[in-house]
Amino acid sequence: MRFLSEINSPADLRQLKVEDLQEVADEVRQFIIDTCSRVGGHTGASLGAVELAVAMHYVFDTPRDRLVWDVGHQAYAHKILTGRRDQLHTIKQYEGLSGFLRRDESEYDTFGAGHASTSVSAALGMAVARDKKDQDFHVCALIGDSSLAGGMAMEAINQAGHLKSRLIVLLNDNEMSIAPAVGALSRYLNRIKEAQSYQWWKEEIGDALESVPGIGERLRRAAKSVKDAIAAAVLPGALVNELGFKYIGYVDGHNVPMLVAALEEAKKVTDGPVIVHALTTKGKGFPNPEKNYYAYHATGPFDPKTGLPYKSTKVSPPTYTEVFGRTMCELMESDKRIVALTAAMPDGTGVDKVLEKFPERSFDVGIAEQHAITFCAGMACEGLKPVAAIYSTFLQRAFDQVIHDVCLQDLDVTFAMDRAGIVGADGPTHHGLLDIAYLRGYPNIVLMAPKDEAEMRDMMLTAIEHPGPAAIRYPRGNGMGVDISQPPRRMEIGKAEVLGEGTEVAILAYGALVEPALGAAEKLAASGVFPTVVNARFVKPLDSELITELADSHRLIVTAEDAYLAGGFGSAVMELLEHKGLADKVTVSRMGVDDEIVPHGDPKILLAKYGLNADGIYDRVIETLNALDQRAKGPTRIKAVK
Ligand SMILES: Cc1ncc(C[n+]2csc(CCOP(=O)(O)OP(=O)(O)O)c2C)c(N)n1
Repeated sequence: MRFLSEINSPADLRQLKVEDLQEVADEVRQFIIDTCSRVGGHTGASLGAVELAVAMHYVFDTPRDRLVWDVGHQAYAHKILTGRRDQLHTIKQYEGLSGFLRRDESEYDTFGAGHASTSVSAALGMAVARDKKDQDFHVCALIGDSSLAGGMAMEAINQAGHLKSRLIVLLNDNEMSIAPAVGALSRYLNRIKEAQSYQWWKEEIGDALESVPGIGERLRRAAKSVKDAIAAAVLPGALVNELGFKYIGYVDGHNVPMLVAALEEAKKVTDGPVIVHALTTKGKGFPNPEKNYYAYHATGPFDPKTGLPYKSTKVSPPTYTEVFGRTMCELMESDKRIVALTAAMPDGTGVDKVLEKFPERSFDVGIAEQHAITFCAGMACEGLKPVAAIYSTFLQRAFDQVIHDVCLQDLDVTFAMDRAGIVGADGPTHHGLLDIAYLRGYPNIVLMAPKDEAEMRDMMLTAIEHPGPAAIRYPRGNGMGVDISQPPRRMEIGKAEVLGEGTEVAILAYGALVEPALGAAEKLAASGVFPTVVNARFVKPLDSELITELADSHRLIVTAEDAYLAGGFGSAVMELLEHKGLADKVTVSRMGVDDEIVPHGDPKILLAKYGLNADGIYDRVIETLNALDQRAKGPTRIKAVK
C-alpha cells in the first residue's frame, strides 16, 4: 500500500495530488476486499462507493464540512479514510465497528444511519442551521438511487428546492437497490442517461474535465445547457426543472479526478441546492467473474481470489424467511385474492420466490414502507388480501399507516414481520424490538408469534383468513427443523398452548423464547422445580382464560420475549392480571430487553447479555423463587446449579 498506510485521516488524503487519488481508491478497494473476505459485510455496496468516498474527503474539508451518508452500509471506504482502517476487521462484531454510521463512533459520522432515505432531510437541517448561525461550511448528502426514491428523501428534495438552501446532494446511481431498483424515478434517471443531448455533453466535456485549469467554467456552462436541453426534451416537470435543483452530471463515479472536478463545481453553487449525478457499479472490483451485484450487496466471508463464498458443510433447517416464501406460494395458489408486498427487500423477506411465481400478484414497491401499507389498505378495500412482508424495524416507518389506514378502517391486511427480536450484527438500527409495543395499543389488531416454522405456516393461514388486520412476528435465521410437509392449519385466535404442566412456576414464552423456556424447564427439573411451560402464541388477544387460571394455581409467572419490556408481552400479561383483580395473587417477573439500546454483535452474545436463553430463564426462576421464600422469611431452598 503506497498511500493507504499513511492515510490516517482525510487531512492526510488532502496532501496528495489529484493524479494519485485513483491509486488511493484502488488500495482502499483492495483493503475492503481483503477485510470483507475474512469477516463479511456490505461488500458490494461499499465497493461501489470507494471513489465517491475518496473524492468527497478530498474535496471537502471534513469534518468541518459535513458529509451525510444515507443508510451508511456503503461507507466502508469512508471508515477507512477517517481513522478506522485498522478496526475495519471488527465491523459488525460485538464491541467492534458498527456496520452503519454512528455519531458516537467518529466525528466524521455526522449523522447516524441504518434506515434509508434520511440523508437529504438531515443534511438540509444542517445547512439551514449553518445559515441561521451565520457559519460557512459545505453540507453534502450522499444518497443511492433507490434511497432517493424513498418518501422522506422526496419530501426533503421538495423542501430544499423551496428553501433554496446551499446544499450538495451526491447521487450514487448504480441502478440497484439490494435488488434491481424499481419505480418511475429509476426509469427517470435512466432517461437522463439515455438523453442524446446529454451524451453529446459527456463526450464534449468529459475529456476536458480531466485537464485543469478552466474546467470549472466549461463544466458549469455545459451543465446548464444540458440541464436546459434535458429539461426541455425529456424531463417535463422533473428534479432539475420544477424542483429547483441545479444538476451536474452525469459523472463516471469510478473516475476520481472527474468526481473531484464535479464536486468542486458543486461547491461553487451558492444560490440553492445542487445534485451531482454519479454513475457507479455496485460490487465494482469484486473478484467474481459472474456479475451478480444483487448477491454482492452484502456477503459473508469469501475466497478473495475467486469471490466465491466459503461453503458450509452444515445442513441447516430452512430459515423463517424461506418458509414464509414457500408458504405464500402455497397459499396464493389456492386463494386468488392474496397478494404479496415487499418494500425493496425481495430476498430478505422471501417475496422473491413469490415474485417469480406470481409476478402479477406481487409487488416490490421500493424503499417505501409507508406507501406499501396504504397501498395494501387500498387493495383490501377492493376485496384483495394483501400480505405485507416488512422487517419489524422497517415497519416502524409505517406506524401511522398501519394504524390510520389499516386498523382504524378494520381492513384485511396481514403484516409479516421478519427479523423480529435481536437481529445481531446489523445492530440497534435493525433490531426488531418494538413491534409488540407499537402495535399492541390498537384495539382490533391480532398479534402472534410462532414457536417454530410449522406454527408459522399455521399462523400465516390464520392471519390471512382473519378478515381484519393481523400481524405475525418471527426471528431472523433458521427454523427449528420441524416437519413442514403438512398443509397449514387454521388456529384458534387467542388460544395459547400448554407445553408442559407443572406447579408453582409458570413460564409464559412468546415466539422465539419458547425453545429457551423449554430448555430452562429441563434444567429446572434437575433442581427440583417443575414449571408449567406455555407457548403464548398470541399477545393480542391474550389467552385470558388460561392466564387467569395460571395466576390462580401458580405462585410465580415468568414471561419471556425477545422485545422491549416496555409495552411488550409481559406488560400485556400484567395489565390483564390487574384488570382481573389478580395482580396481588401472583408474582410476575418479566424477561425481555430492559430500557437500553441494544448494541450490534452475535445474537448469542446479545441474548445471553439480556438473559434471553435457557440459562437466563433458569437463573431468573431460581432467583425469584428464592427471593419470594426470603420475603416469606423461609430459608433459601434451592441452590442454583452453575
Ligand atoms: C427504511 C429502510 N428500508 C429498507 C432498508 C434496507 N436497505 C438497506 S440498503 C438498501 C438498498 C439501498 O439502495 P441504494 O440507496 O440505491 O444504495 P446502494 O445499496 O445501491 O448503494 C435497502 C433497501 C433500509 N435500510 N431502510
